[in-house]
Amino acid sequence: MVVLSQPALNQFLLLKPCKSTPLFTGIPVVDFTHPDAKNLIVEACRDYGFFKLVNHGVPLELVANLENEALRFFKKSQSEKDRAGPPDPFGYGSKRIGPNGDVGWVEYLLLNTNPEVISPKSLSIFRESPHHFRAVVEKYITAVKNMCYAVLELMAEGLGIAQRNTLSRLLKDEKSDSCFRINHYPPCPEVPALNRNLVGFGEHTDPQIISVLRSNSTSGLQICLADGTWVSVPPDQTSFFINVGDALQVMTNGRFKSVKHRVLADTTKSRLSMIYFGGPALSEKIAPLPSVMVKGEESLYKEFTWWEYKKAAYTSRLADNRLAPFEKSAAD
Ligand code: GA4
Repeated sequence: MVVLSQPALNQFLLLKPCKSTPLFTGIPVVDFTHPDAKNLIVEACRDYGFFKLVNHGVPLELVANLENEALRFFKKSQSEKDRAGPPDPFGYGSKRIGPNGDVGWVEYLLLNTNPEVISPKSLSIFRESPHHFRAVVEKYITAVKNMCYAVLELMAEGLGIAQRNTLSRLLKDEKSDSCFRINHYPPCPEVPALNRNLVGFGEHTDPQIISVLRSNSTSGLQICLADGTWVSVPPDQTSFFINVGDALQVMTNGRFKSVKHRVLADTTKSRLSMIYFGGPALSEKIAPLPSVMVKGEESLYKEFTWWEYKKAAYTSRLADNRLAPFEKSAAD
């Protein structure tokens, strides 16, 4: 067991009491093949900004292959892994999250999903990994993207948007600014005297339109409900968890809320999660979709491009409300 000294622990500043978070028993589950899936998706995004997707059609073999390759990567020596980092923002990272001082009990690979703009750092991850890691990552991303397009199509239908592809086209765009992250949370050192857990990934909302998460069977993910209560999401390695991101909150003029979430590390088991973050092209204007607005409804946000949001996001801390600079005030 790794025992960290108090000063070493203090750098995390993120100790949370163990066991105080209730299990989320009411998690909305959407069966992709259910005739009413579109309405269930809309309800879940409105009430929680979050749901679990079952019967998703992504072959579990693809998922298992990627999990194996990822574990093989994270088992390498620290110096080997460090050769694929630090993230700029893509590449291998350990403990540091983003450029502004956030830390967590996590190591990760962050990749751009657009092969045309994949950074040299991202490519070096694959060079360090002689197996078929790159091919496995690409197959997985392709399958998850296709599933995600279908989710967005259903979501748009459920929102009453007549025009096909209104949401999915943003991710299908060859310039879509989407990324992919594999997080590895090693078992965290016990802090017996404090009976507390280390935070693996601090609370935040995802910036993009939609995030698709798959994890192994180690718990740790928690989401914040509308009333501010934190609940633990029971892991399910055969399903996907879908998050509404900030961009979708704006596009629905606040009907859907980007869900605040965080991950606590486990003291005995390691957690591995992989997340596809579907974002628009940098030049895309982010504003409420006219087709979801009712007559006379005013936008809650000033108009901005995805590039403007991202520029601001990269000066923010993880827990910040990144939409605050774009919210309209009474004076606007
Ligand atoms: C949170 C969601 C994704 O993991 C991520 C993160 C990104 C990063 O790790 O580089 C950010 C974070 C995330 C939001 C604010 C900025 C950017 C770290 C950070 C402090 C890849 C993303 O897109 O936004």
